[in-house]
Amino acid sequence: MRRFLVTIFCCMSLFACGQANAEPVRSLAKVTKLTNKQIVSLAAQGFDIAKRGVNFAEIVLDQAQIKDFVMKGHPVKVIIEDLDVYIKKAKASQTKNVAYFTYVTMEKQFKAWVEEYPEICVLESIGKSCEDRDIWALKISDNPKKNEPEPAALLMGAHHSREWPSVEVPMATAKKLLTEYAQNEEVKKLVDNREIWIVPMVNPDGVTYSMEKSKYWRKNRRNNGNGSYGVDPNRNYSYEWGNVGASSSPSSDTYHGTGPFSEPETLAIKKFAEREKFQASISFHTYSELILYPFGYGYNIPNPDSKIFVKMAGDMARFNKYTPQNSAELYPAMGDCDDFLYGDLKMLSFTFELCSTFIPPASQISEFNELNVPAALYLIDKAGTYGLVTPSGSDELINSLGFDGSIRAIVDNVDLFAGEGNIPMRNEVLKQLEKISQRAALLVCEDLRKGNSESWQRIKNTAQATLALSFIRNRVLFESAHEKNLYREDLVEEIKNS
Ligand code: 0X9
Ligand code: CA
Ligand code: ZN
Repeated sequence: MRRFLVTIFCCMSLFACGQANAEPVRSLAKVTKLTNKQIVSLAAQGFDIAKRGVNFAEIVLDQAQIKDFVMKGHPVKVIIEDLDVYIKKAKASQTKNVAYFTYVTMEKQFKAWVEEYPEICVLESIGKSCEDRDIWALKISDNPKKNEPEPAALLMGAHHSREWPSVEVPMATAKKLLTEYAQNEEVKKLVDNREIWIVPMVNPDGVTYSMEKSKYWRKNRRNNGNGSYGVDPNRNYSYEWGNVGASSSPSSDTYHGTGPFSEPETLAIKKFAEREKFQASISFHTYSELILYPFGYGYNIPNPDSKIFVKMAGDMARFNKYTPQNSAELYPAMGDCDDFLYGDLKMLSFTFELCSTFIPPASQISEFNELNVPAALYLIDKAGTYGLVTPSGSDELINSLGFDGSIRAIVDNVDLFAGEGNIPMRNEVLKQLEKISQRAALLVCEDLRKGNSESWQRIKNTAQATLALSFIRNRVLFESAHEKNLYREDLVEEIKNS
């Protein structure tokens, strides 16, 4: 009976738009009087849920599905009548000078940047999409052609085709770093001391399809056969890949693919992330004004770095006024990008759900960029402080720290973990903090031997650096006892009494 009704309804909407072969019109609708259990079950059934609250969800639905909800007693308010028309309007909102990046204009911009700033950026294709487009990655760093032992951060956009703002924020961050390097002290510090990688279009085929064909589209453009297209890239990663909040039906919007990394786009990100060993990342999406952190594949999955995730998400939320929360609280979904990057590669991986609609008018691009670029800069910075006390903080990175970098890592982590009652967690962090403090001590002693006491003065006045201080004291006393004139006597005296 239900199938019969659905069939009739589909035929009606087919007549309504007067097109042969038309796909059912899809709307964005707010469905209310839902329990959390029902919302989670909808996600599990493969519905594309754009936003949720305690008892409602904004869902992509065709007319038959809307009717179905109404019949079951759930009030439905249509927010966007026809999502294809919505995409057309978003396109029409653009002017020559104020427009969303397309694959082509993004490529052009990259090539212009590489031309203009060859000293601080390089462009690399990290793989090809289903339709053979390059997946572009821009690296921003000093000595960009060299792989240097500097903390690394990754910004990604457009796992999902229809989420055009997610391309803009990584591009705007790149623009700020490149164009302000010469005059902005803070920007220069980030570029010189980090390896920053920008991949604004993980799914270039999908973005291009949605833009050129004015199609509401979420997935990539994999031909699944039988007339069905697309795998959801954000359900195709390997960590706990499966069918909670993901669908095994190829026509579903949250189709997880035939297996983990069945898609060239996600496989490219995997290989790239394994190679670069990032400390932190943001994957941008729209919409809901959220900052999400792992794990997302199920409820209450223990996360050994939750303290850092909560701190960073909270700090970033101060810039954009978004809501920080655990991913699964939105809805559990298996195979997303962050669970893989954190679960397998131990990166501090975040998802931003930008804006309050999929594609705001182009006139709002600068507004959401201004809100979110500072958060992205924060992440890039903290990749080198919080990132170093997680398992992704290698000895090589720590032993390459400069004095300033080591002090900042010490201060941030001592501030966060002082008074931590969880002993295993505390020990884990302490182990890394000890190495960082050894590094700081080594650098101070090097300076002291040259008669330069600036770094000593600074570390002496840093309340969080007591561990490093004791390392310095031990080293100076030991070394000066064995070899005279290695250190200035007055400094040895001062250190003795400190
Ligand atoms: O469902 C997604 O892939 C993301 N939302 S979107 O509306 N842009 O599609 C959120 C993913 C968050 N991760 C989990 N809940 N596991
Ligand atoms: Ca560098
Ligand atoms: Zn998305």
